[in-house]
Amino acid sequence: MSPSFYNSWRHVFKLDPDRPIDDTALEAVCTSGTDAILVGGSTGLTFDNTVDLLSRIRRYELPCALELSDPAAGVPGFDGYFIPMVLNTKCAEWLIGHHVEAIRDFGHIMPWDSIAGQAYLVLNGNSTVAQLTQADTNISQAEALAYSQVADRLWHVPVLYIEYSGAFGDMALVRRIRESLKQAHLFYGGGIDGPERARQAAEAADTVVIGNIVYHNLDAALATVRAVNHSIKE
Ligand code: 1GP
Repeated sequence: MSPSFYNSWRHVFKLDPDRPIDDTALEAVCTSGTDAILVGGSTGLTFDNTVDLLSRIRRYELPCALELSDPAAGVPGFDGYFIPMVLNTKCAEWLIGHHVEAIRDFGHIMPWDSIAGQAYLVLNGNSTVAQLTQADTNISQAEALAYSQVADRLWHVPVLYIEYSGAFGDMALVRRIRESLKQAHLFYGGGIDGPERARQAAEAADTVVIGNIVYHNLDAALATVRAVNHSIKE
């Protein structure tokens, strides 16, 4: 059985160890009623900045998981770990290459009982993650559905992450993808700038990820918690 520490999460804040957040803002985020904190970022993750952020989050009683995109930032002590792979990358290393190297070197010490594979479908071509991983974002809806089904039905990846980082996505597509899934849990992230978009995303996906707005408009970010809690998944 795959670990399912994330199954009940409807709302999460994603914090980037490479971006400063002061104690007051961190306290507001961690006591907001969100279901969990996801630690991750496309660039600049190190062991030191990750352990520093984890130790600050640990002052509060909420689950905290790490998106482990670089083994160098493999800090122990998180409640769960996601290992991302990019479905629509043009470079095999982002789909499987980095993973093979990491497991070759660290597989014997990895906490497999708390690790979940996370298949990313990256759909905003202007995002850092799309450029870093050379994601093919110029795909049709039928192809987006097909990528999702490869992850869900063929590979049985437990988490599918529709990633529009920096832009608000097509919620009709997100909803269609969720309806097509047989077993995967669906994360949505990208461009949620306040309660209205948070509600729309929560109606379409299982878990809604709030990132950037935490650093630009904390009040708007905090207001997304209530919006998601009051939404009904369609
Ligand atoms: C980024 O999906 C998350 O990985 C959240 O996106 O920063 O646009 O909220 P935003």
